Parts: sequence; C-alpha cells; structure tokens
Amino acid sequence: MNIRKTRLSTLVIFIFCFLALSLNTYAGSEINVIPKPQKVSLGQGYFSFNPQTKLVYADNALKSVADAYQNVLKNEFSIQVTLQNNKVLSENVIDLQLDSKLGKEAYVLDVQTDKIVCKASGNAGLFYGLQTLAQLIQTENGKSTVPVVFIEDAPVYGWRGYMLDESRHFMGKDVVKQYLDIMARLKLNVFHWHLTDEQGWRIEIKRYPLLTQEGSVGSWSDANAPSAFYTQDEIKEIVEYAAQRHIMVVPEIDMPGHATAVGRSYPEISGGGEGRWKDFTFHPARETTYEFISNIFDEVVELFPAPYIHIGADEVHFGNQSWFTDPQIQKFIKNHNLKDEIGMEHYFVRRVCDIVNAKGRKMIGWDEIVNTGVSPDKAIIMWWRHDKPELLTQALNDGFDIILTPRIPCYFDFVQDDNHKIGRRWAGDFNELETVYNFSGNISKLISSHPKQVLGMQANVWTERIKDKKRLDFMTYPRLMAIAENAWTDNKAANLNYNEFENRVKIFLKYLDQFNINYFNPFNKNSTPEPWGPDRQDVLADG
Ligand code: TNX
Repeated sequence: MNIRKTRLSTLVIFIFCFLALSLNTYAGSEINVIPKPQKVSLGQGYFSFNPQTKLVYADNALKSVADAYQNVLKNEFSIQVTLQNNKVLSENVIDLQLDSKLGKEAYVLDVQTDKIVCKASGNAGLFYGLQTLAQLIQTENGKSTVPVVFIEDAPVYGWRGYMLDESRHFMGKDVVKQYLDIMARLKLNVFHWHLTDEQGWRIEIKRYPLLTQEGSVGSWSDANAPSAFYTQDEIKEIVEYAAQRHIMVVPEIDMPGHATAVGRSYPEISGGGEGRWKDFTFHPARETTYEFISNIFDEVVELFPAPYIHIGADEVHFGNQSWFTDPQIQKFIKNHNLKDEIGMEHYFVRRVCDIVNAKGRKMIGWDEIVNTGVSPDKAIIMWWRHDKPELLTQALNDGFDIILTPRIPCYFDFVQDDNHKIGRRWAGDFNELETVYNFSGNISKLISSHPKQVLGMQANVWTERIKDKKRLDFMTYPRLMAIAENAWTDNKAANLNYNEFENRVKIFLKYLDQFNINYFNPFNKNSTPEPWGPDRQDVLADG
C-alpha cells in the first residue's frame, strides 16, 4: 500500500514537473540573450505583463531611461506600461533602482513572478539591463511574459565597436540609425565612423566648403555618383541618437594617406600620389597643411563629444611616390634630420597628434602609428594587420592602449562563406561566423601579458564592394552578434560555446526579420543568396 502510494506520488510529481517544464520553455535550457550574460540563474515560472503593469523609477535621474523603455515596450511588443516615480516597491512593476556598488555598465536583473527589478549604478547599466529584458520577453497570442531569472552582468571590455566606411559608398542617416538601434540591443557602445577617404569626403566643414561641394562627389563604384555627405546638423542628430543608446561616435578623418577627396577639393594641400592613387596624400611639409587640419578639427570637436579623434594614418606608401621627388619635402627631410620618407610620415603623425591633443582629445590611429614616436599616453592604436602580430606585441610592450580589430576575423568586407564570390579573402582565409566567434579565445595568448591595455575590440565594414543597405546588412549580420558577445562576455567565466551560441543566433535572426533586415543565414544558406556588390576588377593592393 505504502509502496503504491509512493509510486503514485512520484508519478504525480513527475507529471507536475513535466507540465511545468513544457510550459516554461526556458527551464533547463539557456536564456536566449546575446551577448550572453556573465551569470544567469534560471528559476521557475513567469512574470506576466498586464495593462496595470507599471514602470517605476526610484530617482528622477532615471526618467529618461524609463521614458525610452516605455517606447520600446510599446513599439516592439505592443506592451503599454505607465510610468511612476515612486520609491516604494510594489507588485506588478518593472522597478528601476540605483546601486552605487555596481560598475559603470554593470546591472542586476531580477525577474520574479510578481515584479522585475533592474539595478545599476547609473543610466548605462540600467539601459543594458533593459536590453537584456527586451530579449527575454516572449509574446504569444497577445500575452507577454518573462521567465523568472536572476542575472548579474557586466562587460569584459569598455570598447565594443562597429566601424562603418561611408566614404567608399554612402549609406545615409536612416541606415546609420538602424545600425545604432541594433548595436544598442547587442550592447555595443562605439560607432567608429570612417567619414573620409579617396572616394569621398562625407562631413560638412563650414570653413572649407569645397570638401563637400567637390570632395563628396563620387563613390568607389561610380566616380560621378552625386554628391553625398552629412551636414553638421545631421551629424549632431546622429551623435545625439547614438548617445541616447549609450553609444559614443568616434569620427575618423583619414590622413596623410587615403586623402584623395581632399586633394581634389584643395589641391594646395595635396602631397600628390600616383596612378590609381592619384592625390592620395596630404602635403606633409607645408605649414598650411597643418593649419588646414587644425581648422578642420576645430569643427570636428564641436560636433563629436567623444574624447578621441581617429586620424587613420594607414597605408601611406600606396600613394606617396611624389614625396621622393618633391623638392619641398626633400628639403624638409634634410632640414629636420628625418631619416627618409618614412621619417617624414612619422613626423606628420606626431604633428597631428599634437594638434589633436591641443584640442583636448586623444588620437587614435591604425597600427602604422606604432613606430612613429607618439607617446602612449597621447594616442591609442587599432591593431588591424592580423599578419603582423609583432606590431600588437610591440604596441603593448611600449605601453599603448590598443583596440583589437585584426582583418581576420574582424573585417566584415571579407566573405563569410566559401561559396561567396564578392568580398575579400587573405591567402584563402575568410571570416565565417564561427571564426569570428572564436576570436576572443584565439587572441587571448597574445594579449595576456597586458590585459589592462586592451580597451576592447570592434568589427570593421569597409564598403568598396558594398553599395547598398541590402548587402551591408548581409555582410554585417549575423557576424556582429559574434563580435558583440566576444566584446561583452568573459569567455572563461561564461564558458562560451559556439554550438550553444548558434541557437541564440537563430532567435536573434528572427528579431532582425521584424525590421526587414537582410542577413546571411549560415543555418539555411540557400535561403539567403549573396547580394550583388560592385565588382570593379582592380584588386586591393594589400592582399
Ligand atoms: C585596408 S584597414 C584599409 C582600408 C580598406 C580595407 C579593405 C585599413 C586601416 N585600411 O582602406 O578599405 O583594407 O579591407
């Protein structure tokens, strides 16, 4: 009899558990959040939204976060919540609280059946807690729920970036805003804006109107493409839009190379170039060049509150042939005891670094600036030449802060599938989702001796072969998710695993569907054919 009773109760418990499990799709599985939070403990049951649910904020300083989230809930999930400034905890609330013990971007998200509490030391952490919450909301038949869960989370890196090149092909304001939206959802916090290069100057500078009247005409695929650039008002609008999403915008004004658009507009500033790289450089030996740059930066610092200006400084040797014969440059090299044309280049970088510093900003440059003699407390280095790991090591040994962005696997103009025809490869290598995902694990040895100097990492999208949004989206997603997780989640602590990540990618792809965002679907390749990209025949000189 007793045995029978025990069996019966075991059966009842079993059936109960089975029901509970099948109702709660999360129980026993991972939560579907990208980037994966550092610490997650799943409970039983759900919080359910209803028309009485309130968004409560404990401090007036949090009103802007609450306002913005009220809109997210309404627009994305058709959930209406009313706001209430109230320190008293009650039921049926999302309660935003301050906790000064937490780090700048850290948060705690505590979902219980009767309330959701999100804690952080300020707006940034709360914003990220609410991004996590947005990924946890499930809506079915008009009913929205969130699984009971306790999350403690904070990023490993403070620099989690995405770079867009709008010089080669101009995408425009609406595209940029959508990228900022998705970046925010993925907790990325730096938008590096490559605004000038050979093909086009894309930022209005009032003092030098020809930069946009003439320098903004043309694109990589069409030298006669109509003028396209951002007015200063548009730049301000985008910087503000980004700031609301806790994204810093860092402008890049490329020099002394990649400056053809400047040479076209103001030939007196041009240091020449040759063949395909005509007018590629700024003239490095004229005082007027440095005045010109200083005046441009005066306007740049007004537009961008970020503490950095990126000056490029890459690939000068592509088009500095005329430096070898220009009498003024040759005389300058002699008079200043510079070793040679490379010495001239390094002098230029040091001068520009002084200009940037004098305006209260730190300079960022590509890894060509490692040996220029700029001081590590005045400049930051973006390591991009994956085939030169010694430059990364040297930069770290010299004391520089660095940002990781090696071509393999951080360049999204590289193809992501062996069958893809348009885009770059390097000695046959390319950047599959899995390659990008494994980045933080693979790079850890190279940076382990100087962990504090690694500010973070970013994905770069160069747009020579990307002419429109459809293809830009395709090259960006889903690889951006892998960069976001590498930059946010501590690989060791969270035990990252590609197969498990794939499941979450599938869910995030559905989220992108809501906005008609195009992407490559690595799980169903035929469903997402490679979109056309300009196929001008010239091969990029570096690989
Ligand atoms: C190298 S990355 C460049 C860019 C190109 C890119 C294409 C870097 C600092 N310079 O000018 O667009 O390769 O992958």
